[in-house]
Amino acid sequence: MMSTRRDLLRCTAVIAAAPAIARRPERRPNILFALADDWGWPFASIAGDPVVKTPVFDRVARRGVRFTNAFVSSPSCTPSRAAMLTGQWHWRLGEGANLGGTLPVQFPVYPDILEAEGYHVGFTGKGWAPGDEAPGGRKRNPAGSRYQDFTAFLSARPKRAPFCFWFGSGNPHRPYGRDSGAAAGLRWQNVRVPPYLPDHEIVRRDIADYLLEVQRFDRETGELLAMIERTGELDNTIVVMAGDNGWPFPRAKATIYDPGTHVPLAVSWPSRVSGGREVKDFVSLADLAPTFLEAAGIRPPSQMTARGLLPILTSKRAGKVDPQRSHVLTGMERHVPCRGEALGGYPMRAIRTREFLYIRNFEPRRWPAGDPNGLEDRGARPFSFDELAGQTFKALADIDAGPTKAYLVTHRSDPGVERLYALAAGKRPERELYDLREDPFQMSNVAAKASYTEVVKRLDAQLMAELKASGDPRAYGRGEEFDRYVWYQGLRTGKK
Ligand SMILES: [Ca+2]
Repeated sequence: MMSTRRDLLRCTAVIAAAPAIARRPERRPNILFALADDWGWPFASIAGDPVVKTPVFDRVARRGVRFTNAFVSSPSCTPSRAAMLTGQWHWRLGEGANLGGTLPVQFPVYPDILEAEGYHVGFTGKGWAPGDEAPGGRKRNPAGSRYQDFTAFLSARPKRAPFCFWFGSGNPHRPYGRDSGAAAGLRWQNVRVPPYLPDHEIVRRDIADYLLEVQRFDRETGELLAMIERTGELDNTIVVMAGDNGWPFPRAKATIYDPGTHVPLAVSWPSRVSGGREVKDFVSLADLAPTFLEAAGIRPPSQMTARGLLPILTSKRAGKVDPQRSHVLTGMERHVPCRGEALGGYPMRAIRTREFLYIRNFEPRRWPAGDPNGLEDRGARPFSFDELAGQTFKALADIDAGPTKAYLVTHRSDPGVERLYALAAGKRPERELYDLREDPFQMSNVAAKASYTEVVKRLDAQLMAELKASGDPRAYGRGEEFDRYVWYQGLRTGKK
């Protein structure tokens, strides 16, 4: 991936303006990064969800800082994780921009840098995945060395070495035990059904199953925190809890509407960060990599263009802290290859401000959620509900298979469901604009309305200028390179 010299200079200028890095601290902090798989906003009790209970996340948030406008670079496991590890937008990472690709070794990742500076580095569960690191020239997962569990990791720690651990939970990724949520006492009658999903008992029970897995992630992280507490080092440990993309429901994961990109994020570090604060600044999870390095007294490499969160974390302020953090960029290249024979994804970029979400769809002739033809191809015998809900059902594959998808597909001609199906799986225009002041769930595209002409013009100019400055091939008309990259077979999938 090449950038023009002017782009590089512009990127360098941004880095030069960054705050000076602190000297190497006396006692470098440990880092525990607990990353849930498909945990979207606002599914935490402290964020107001009426059913789920997340006492561990709530405690980390109260001890530290809760970010209410945290977004992933991409609503898809591999590129989202690649952006977190490299501290760069995924579209700067060549093959690293796609699900199931590789992460070329020329893009440095924070665990390698910390390890070279004496940190004990490792992960358990799902690291950078799914994909194959070997073709990119790496000998191990970009998240670090794999350990069976946190106990084994701590046992292998050299004396006095600070640690950096990536806990990659498999929750709350699908599949779920059907009605496991209700069986565990989560009241499906009380779940909130957002207006882009049909409000039906099948959907409600599916949401309860999802929330049960959110609680599992919360409990797993609590076990790790208890182990750190027993070592007496919790005060000097940076604890981060977050999700890698939004929840696996239609018009959420694998889309760049908020339900795909907006995630929970809490950061605590009791010895340095004053707690109990809610911060509304717009932040990207790519900002975590420079944050970890700067906290360890290491200057991030120049290509790590994300901005560290230390100035916010150490500011003692709440609400809007840094006026420059007024928006984020997000995007998506290939999630699952599901558009006929070609490997092409559904390329999008967006800018999200407090008031608007503006989206550019670069290939509006393609099917956003995958080719729907497979829905019909069995002639006289229609798919059963269980087949549609099962993991082997491949049509519209950018929507994870499950009961909600099955309900949406089987009822797609019903009044009331027809529009929701079209929002999830229908074709989209090149430009979308949502006015969040009156449309928080982003269901009515106002891009073509005369009263929004100026807003579209302004946001499009800002989005394209920032993408160009970042060296995004899509912004330079070279986006087809993403469609040609290999889809590596034998992928480790999200769950087991
Ligand atoms: Ca995920």
